[in-house]
Amino acid sequence: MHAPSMARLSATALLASLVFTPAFAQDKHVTQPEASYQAGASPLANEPMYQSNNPKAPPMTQAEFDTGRKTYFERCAGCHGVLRKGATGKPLTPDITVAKGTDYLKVFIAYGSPAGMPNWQTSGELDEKTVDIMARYVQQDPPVPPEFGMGQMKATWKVIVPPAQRPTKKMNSYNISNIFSTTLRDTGEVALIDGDTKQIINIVKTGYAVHISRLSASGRYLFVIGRDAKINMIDLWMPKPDNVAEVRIGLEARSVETSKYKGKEGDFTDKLAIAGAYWPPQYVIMNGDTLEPLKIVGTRGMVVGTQEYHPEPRVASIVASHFKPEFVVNVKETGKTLMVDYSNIDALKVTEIGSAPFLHDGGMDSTQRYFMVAANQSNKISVIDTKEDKLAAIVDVGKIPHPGRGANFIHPKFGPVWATGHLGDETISLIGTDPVKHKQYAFKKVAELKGQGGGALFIKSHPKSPHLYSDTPLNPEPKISQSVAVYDIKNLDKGYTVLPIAEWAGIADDGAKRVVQPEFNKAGDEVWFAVWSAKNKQSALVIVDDKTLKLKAVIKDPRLITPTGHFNVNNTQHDVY
Ligand code: DHE
Repeated sequence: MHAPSMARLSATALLASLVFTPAFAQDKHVTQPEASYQAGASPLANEPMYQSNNPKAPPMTQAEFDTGRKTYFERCAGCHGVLRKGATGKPLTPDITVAKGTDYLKVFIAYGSPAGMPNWQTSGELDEKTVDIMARYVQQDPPVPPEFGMGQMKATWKVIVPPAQRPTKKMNSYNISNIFSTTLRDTGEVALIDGDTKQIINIVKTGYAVHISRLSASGRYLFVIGRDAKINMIDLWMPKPDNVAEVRIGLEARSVETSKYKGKEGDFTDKLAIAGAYWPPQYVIMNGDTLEPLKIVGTRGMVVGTQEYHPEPRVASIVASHFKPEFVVNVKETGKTLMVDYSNIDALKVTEIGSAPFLHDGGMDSTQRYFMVAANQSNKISVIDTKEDKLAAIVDVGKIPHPGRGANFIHPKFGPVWATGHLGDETISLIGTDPVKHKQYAFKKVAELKGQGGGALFIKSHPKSPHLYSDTPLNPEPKISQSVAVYDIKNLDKGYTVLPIAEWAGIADDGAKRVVQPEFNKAGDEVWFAVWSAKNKQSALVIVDDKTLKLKAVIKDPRLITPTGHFNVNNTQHDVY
């Protein structure tokens, strides 16, 4: 039989069998939005790794192994994990894959699965030869990327402008607290935009596939982290704000934060920074002035509940406590929130709070006491009390919660609530956050709103706004991914109004134009959105008047390539959302 037709014939049978095959068919179904969200390229693709000889695995040449490794880290590691132990996707360790055999795996990779595995060959993303290489590659022992310790960090550390040579006062006329730092994802840059005039102040070079920006406690320094774990520190007091220091804290990372505590245990304003790595699994505390790495702490350990060892628990969101000199470090796969006391890093005290696996993103409630963090694959929100250092509650929500930092507002009936949207369904869950005056609703899911559809990533409000905004950039339906839903907080039962943000951008070409991340200005009367298209297509920022819900401004500039997240200085500095 001709090989491709044999593959096609067996595909139906094999795909059907997958549903009943425990090794691959885990309990969870990965939705299309989630699969595309997780499937980003890992910077580990370019790291050299050792090829072991597993006698049971099919042979591979060194060149084939290198192609397999590169492809794996570009396409597969986000879901299946660096060590192939499984994360959103299923485990692909040799004890499972060798038993399946090359033919089976080829079909699986080529045609995908109903549980969410993309159809790599039939979609045209991988050719037949690469699929064959991948089927053999996943039967080899997973190569382990290198560690990244103090020596490597110090080798990457640069103080571009030493503290003594920096301005002693603000040297520009910008209203710094209303500057926006916009991620330019695929160029490895951020655009600093004047929120008052809507002019680009500077485009600053940062790490690869830059991810988030955070502010120092004083609001002077902006910290940006790339997926390659490179942190850039930008001084907003300079005549033209720019990089003053940089360092790499690992090989792959997503989160950065700064010390914010000022009280009886000391004033830690602008004193320390912290960043969390996906690989190696570790967090690093740095000097807040220079980014000098001071302390590295590994996160490998036991998963909450099962108490089984996990070799690569990634560090997800990190926030700074306002109540204690502590960082709140969320470790994804083990489901642990670490309260890292930074008052004496030579005798580090860490309080470990277990909740549920797959901790990802989250934000503070309006009092800034409770950190609400999504355990995304567990469909839960864990509530961490940062004053008492304990778990306040675990709340069941919709499918794959994804709040960004979430949204706080006063519900007419339930009082203060915090909201999250979901990647896996169209609901928005509201959780009561006031255990004093609205005790009966505190840390319970009190209401569920219906949104435009699944694929929601970010939700936002502002203490001065009567509105709640929810995006849906990963919804497969362009009409939904290119618009946002807005709710009137006082009339939530009335449903939502749809704002056609991408259409308002007036972009002529056929880019994806996904509308992503509502972010308020400092005054809370404007909302900014990115209209995110591919690198070779036009993108834009669209600004909406929050009172009238009408278009206020569009920022288009050839330098605004792949804008995604944006961070208003004041709102990020003070956790206003
Ligand atoms: Fe993010 C926050 C991880 C894909 C835009 N993202 C976060 C945080 C984590 C994370 C751990 C919380 C950081 C914190 O608060 O300290 N993101 C990941 C991934 O692992 C994932 C799924 C896959 C990947 O390959 O990176 C991923 N993220 C994306 C995107 O594709 C997005 C939409 C576009 C982009 O720029 O890459 C994206 N992530 C964001 C944004 C935030 C974020 C804008 C900050 C939200 C906020 O309001 O604080």
